[in-house]
Amino acid sequence: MKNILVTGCAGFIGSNFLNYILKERDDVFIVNLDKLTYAGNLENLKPIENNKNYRFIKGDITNVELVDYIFTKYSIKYVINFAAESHVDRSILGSSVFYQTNVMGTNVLLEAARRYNVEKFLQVSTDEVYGSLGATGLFTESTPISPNSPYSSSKAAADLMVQAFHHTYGMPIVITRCSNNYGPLQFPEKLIPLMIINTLNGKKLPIYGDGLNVRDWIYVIDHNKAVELVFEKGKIGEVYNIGASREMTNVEIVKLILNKLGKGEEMIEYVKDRPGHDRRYAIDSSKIQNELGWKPSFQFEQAMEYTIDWYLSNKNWWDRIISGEYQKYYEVQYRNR
Ligand code: NAD
Ligand code: TDX
Repeated sequence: MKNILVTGCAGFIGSNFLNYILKERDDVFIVNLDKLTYAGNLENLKPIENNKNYRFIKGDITNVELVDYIFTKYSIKYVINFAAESHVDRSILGSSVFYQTNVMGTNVLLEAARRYNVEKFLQVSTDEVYGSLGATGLFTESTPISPNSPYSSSKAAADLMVQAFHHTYGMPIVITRCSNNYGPLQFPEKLIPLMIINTLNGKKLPIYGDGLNVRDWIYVIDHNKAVELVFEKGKIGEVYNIGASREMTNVEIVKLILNKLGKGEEMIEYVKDRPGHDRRYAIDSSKIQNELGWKPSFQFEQAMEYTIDWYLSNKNWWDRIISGEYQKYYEVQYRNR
């Protein structure tokens, strides 16, 4: 049995990860430490809440005593760190909590991992640490780190710290850097769910700038299978890029959603650009493909269709979210744009 502390799993990617891995495997015992910020939702974990190999603990990864207690009580030997403040726009509105959680929180986990001699520490990172691409080229693992937003700079700082713990203390770490995820359970502030939900509610679809910024989209389960593979087989000390080679402009994504929901382009509203908006992300995932044998298994059009259907059939889930704190955030983020 592998005793793993997996953080931030009441959020989008982490909840999909636990729902997937605890269904597939019974050789892992998982403690999920999550602060339940605005983005954390225990409803996401209904399928596994009574699983005998699962415990949930509500708490903050920056809490040294709590993290220490969890390592002792559950004999933790592995860490997978999903927990983060994850939204670029929120990091532009206010950056402190991003550095607190993403940098200091990672430091607290690393120090505990050092005290308890963990066998592997996997840091879930992002392609945004590489900065922005021009019209051509791809991010490889040797692309220099050059983050542009408070969010991406906090993730880059965490990556550098994780690598320093490997270099200095020999900590057995691996880092994954994935491109933009989509799928069920994604919080409505992110592009795809925001556009689906606004369309269903007859609200305008706010596209930043000229809408020609490019993101490289991957279905969340493909990301999570890659995380599992790197956790099991990744070479210690290495970084692995994860992406499905599906570049799309934001306008293309929005039109695809409108088309699927039978609505017209008059719902689109071009609004003031995001400050410092990265133009293009695109991932070269040949390292994980060649060295670990991973490849994406979901086809974009089908997985997008499934995702849109999921939001259509789970109105209760997102209605509860958008009627709470989200409304205030939306008002602040989109007024005067
Ligand atoms: P999310 O915002 O949906 O979920 C984040 C989770 O972390 C929430 O459950 C929240 O409650 C928890 N959390 C936040 N601060 C915490 C703290 N101080 N202590 C404990 N828990 C805390 O984010 P997501 O989209 O699921 O992203 C998960 C991870 O994957 C992040 O590290 C993110 O940087 C990375 N990532 C995301 C994407 C993407 O497209 N969403 C792509 C690449 C990498
Ligand atoms: O209302 C919007 N209008 C718009 O045009 C929103 C919310 C977004 N956008 C644009 C900005 C980006 O070019 O859509 C693109 C995607 O935006 P987000 O969904 O905010 O994602 P992004 O900024 O690319 O970051 C995401 O991918 C990398 C995740 O939020 C990060 O956690 C991850 O690391």
